[in-house]
Amino acid sequence: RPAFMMGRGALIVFEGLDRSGKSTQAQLLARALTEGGKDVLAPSPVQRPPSDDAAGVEYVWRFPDRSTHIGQTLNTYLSSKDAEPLHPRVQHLLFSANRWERAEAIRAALVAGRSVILDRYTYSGIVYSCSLGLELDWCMPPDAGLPRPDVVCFLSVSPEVAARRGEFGLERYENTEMQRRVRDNFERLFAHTAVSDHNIHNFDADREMQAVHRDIVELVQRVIANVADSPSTSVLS
Ligand code: NYM
Ligand code: MG
Repeated sequence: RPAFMMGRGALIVFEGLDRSGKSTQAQLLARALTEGGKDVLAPSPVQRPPSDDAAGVEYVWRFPDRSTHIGQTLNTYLSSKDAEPLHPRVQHLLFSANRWERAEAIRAALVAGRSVILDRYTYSGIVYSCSLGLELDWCMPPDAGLPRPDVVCFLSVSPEVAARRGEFGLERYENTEMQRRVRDNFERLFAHTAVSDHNIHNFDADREMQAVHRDIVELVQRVIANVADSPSTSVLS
């Protein structure tokens, strides 16, 4: 159909613990969706701002987006244990602000008929902050108004399999104790009424990556077909 009649794109979010395979699955999905007609593929999980080229292109963006001004502050904080500590509430607002830095670009891409794949989003934002001791109800409001996902793919990995996938990284929060709290808080968040209608799907990510990928593609293709005719993007509330 002509460009002016084109349906919007879908907002597809990957969530999960560190080493659950989010970045790998986001890339595999981008590749699968851009095959056969769609002309561009994001070559890496690094964000590529939507440009004005052909519609229908899928992009993989990652949060935190470390390339922005606030993203650089977060990067320094995450990657250096010597960095000046940030108060958990300050941290939370910075991570949220980092999503707001990209909100308009995401919305514009969706409206232009492009699907956007996100590697972490508001769910990680809420859950990591809760794991630092902040209250769930305090953590949600700063993200209200952000583009709302059409589907959330939660990659569920067992601690044993995650451990086998490699050593913990050197960044802040990459330790067993924190990961356990994050896991519990994802469960708590997904059971909360505020997100219970967010089309959240669990995938057993202990399996080999192609098996997980096949299930994700099947689901996402249905989601994309369904959103194409729905009028506009909504927001998180
Ligand atoms: N993280 C990520 C947060 O604490 N809050 C957020 O809002 C987001 C998006 O940043 N350990 C944490 C989770 C990760 C860390 O993410 C860096 P990644 O995906 O490892 O680059
Ligand atoms: Mg990490």
